Amino acid sequence: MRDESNISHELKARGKFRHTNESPVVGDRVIFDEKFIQEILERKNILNRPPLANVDQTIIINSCKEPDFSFNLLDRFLLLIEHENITPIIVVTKTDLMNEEELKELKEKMKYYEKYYRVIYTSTIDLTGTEEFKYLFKDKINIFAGQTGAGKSSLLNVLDINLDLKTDKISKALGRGKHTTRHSEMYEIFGGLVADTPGFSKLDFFDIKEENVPDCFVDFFELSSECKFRGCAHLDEPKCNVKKELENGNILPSRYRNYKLILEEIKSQKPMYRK
Ligand SMILES: Nc1nc2c(ncn2[C@@H]2O[C@H](COP(=O)(O)OP(=O)(O)OP(=O)(O)O)[C@@H](O)[C@H]2O)c(=O)[nH]1
Ligand SMILES: [Mg+2]
Ligand SMILES: [Zn+2]
Repeated sequence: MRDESNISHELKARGKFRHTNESPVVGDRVIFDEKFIQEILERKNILNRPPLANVDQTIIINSCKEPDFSFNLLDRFLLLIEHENITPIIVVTKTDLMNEEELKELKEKMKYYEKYYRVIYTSTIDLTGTEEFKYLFKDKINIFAGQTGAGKSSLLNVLDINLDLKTDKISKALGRGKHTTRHSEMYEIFGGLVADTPGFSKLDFFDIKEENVPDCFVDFFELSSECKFRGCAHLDEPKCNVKKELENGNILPSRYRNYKLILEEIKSQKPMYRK
């Protein structure tokens, strides 16, 4: 059955999916009849934790405070998303919780990311930046990712008042060690589909090979054509253009530090977990 209308159908997955490693996930395109999902069409990409398929764009939600802004977390999200060839959009939420000085300092650092990515500043309290989302989702499958309590569901509620998603005070959420949003679900907003997610609780890199990391740091990738060695990891290699630009002050120091930390982490992962 082909149905591109907005009618929803409640379907069961065919029993055969139990015996294959495949099961339908949010974002899948499927062939179905009156009762069953018969077939899952080829996926453009698949994220595992949480399971989502065919994602075009990931909106990374980072709060200014509560929880505190973390460049480490941002770089980790960017790696995971770049690795799946998904376009990242960086959103900085809760700008109302920073004073002018703090926000100015953060924006100064974020200018580095603006060379490569779209960066949007928002607040659900004073509605800063919410206009910028009007044309962002159109004809795309988008997902909201980010730490628990960063304000993903709150922002979606402001963008579409009909959603009425559950949100909760961060202290409570973190105290329980649980996410307020428990599952991923897609909503139609501004002509596109958007999935609210329970963040990515385990931001691990078991699916990423060490040698693929340098190219997923787009800023380093751009500079790497002038590194002496092809496949330069920008660590101790001689005549490395990334190290040179870092010394020249053209790379955000935290960005390079996080890159090294992530590489170390991937190296120390047990091979049995590696793909
Ligand atoms: N001051 C301020 N608080 C906000 C803003 N956005 C969200 N909050 C608050 O932050 C808390 C957490 O927001 P949620 O929207 O539930 O966070 P979430 O990212 O969906 O969290 P999970 O579902 O657990 O992943 C709530 O108490 C919100 O009211 C904002 O722009 N400013
Ligand atoms: Mg939520
Ligand atoms: Zn290099």
